[in-house]
Amino acid sequence: MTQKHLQLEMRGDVAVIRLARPAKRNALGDAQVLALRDMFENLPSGARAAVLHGEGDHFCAGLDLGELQERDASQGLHHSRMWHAALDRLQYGPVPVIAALHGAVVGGGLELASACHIRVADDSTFYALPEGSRGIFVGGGGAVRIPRLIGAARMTDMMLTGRVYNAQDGERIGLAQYLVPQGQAFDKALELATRVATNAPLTNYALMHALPRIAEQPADQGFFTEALMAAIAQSAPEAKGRVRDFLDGKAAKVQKS
Ligand code: 1HE
Repeated sequence: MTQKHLQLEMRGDVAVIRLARPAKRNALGDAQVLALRDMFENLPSGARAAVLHGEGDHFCAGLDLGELQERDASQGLHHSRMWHAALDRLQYGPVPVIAALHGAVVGGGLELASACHIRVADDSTFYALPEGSRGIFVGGGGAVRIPRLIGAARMTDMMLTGRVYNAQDGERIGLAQYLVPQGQAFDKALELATRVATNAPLTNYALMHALPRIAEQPADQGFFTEALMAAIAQSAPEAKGRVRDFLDGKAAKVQKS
């Protein structure tokens, strides 16, 4: 499945999705946002994990500002809801998505990265929310997802002052979970995705669909939901087989890192 500015290829059981509009720094117009939505709705059935990365020197320059000029308030509302629908398909889709970040991860590009389950950044990465200085607001779910990564205070600062975080500071404050040398983000993301793809599908499902909801619930409800999810996961034949393998000495031990 391939759209002009969005490409998909399978590497074993990992779906590799590439933002492929380098001349415009992978800025996302409506067509690309809708294509992302469709792609995550229709991933090949063999996919067990995905990597999202960008072609050229930057991951993503955010919203295609060229398309912004034309919209009135009502169209702006629907446009934002379209982004929500697309990134919702990614976050609550069939497989975990690992973002490989480099260069600009700005505006809607940061909103897109925030919807992914793991972010791997290389040393060239920088993060910003230039919406503040463009006289607009985030609209791709950033107001919900970014404070959950770095806190509302840091996001407020980024938008009020135009603060740009470099790769090291981005990892320190929680924008990325991994930091690697320049040029190595894709390989690291693929390595992680290949590892993630070997998990029991129900475990991955629980982490994508149950954990974020449990984390938002009051503790009492969260404990109960956790117990339900735990019961379902451990009753799956695959879980029983994996535990049996460990007890029989056939599964890998946890190794000190
Ligand atoms: C674009 C876009 C774009 C580049 N929409 N065309 N995002 C921003 O405010 C970020 C705007 N972009 C930049 O700050 C810079 O382009 C970068 C730091 C990302 C890259 O700089 P550089 O020097 O590598 O590239 P460039 O020369 O600035 O841009 C190359 C071309 O890409 C140029 O077009 P050209 O026809 O003159 O070659 C740029 O106009 C074009 N380009 N970024 C359209 N974003 C759901 S709501 C989300 C709200 C937002 O995301 S707002 C934040 C938007």
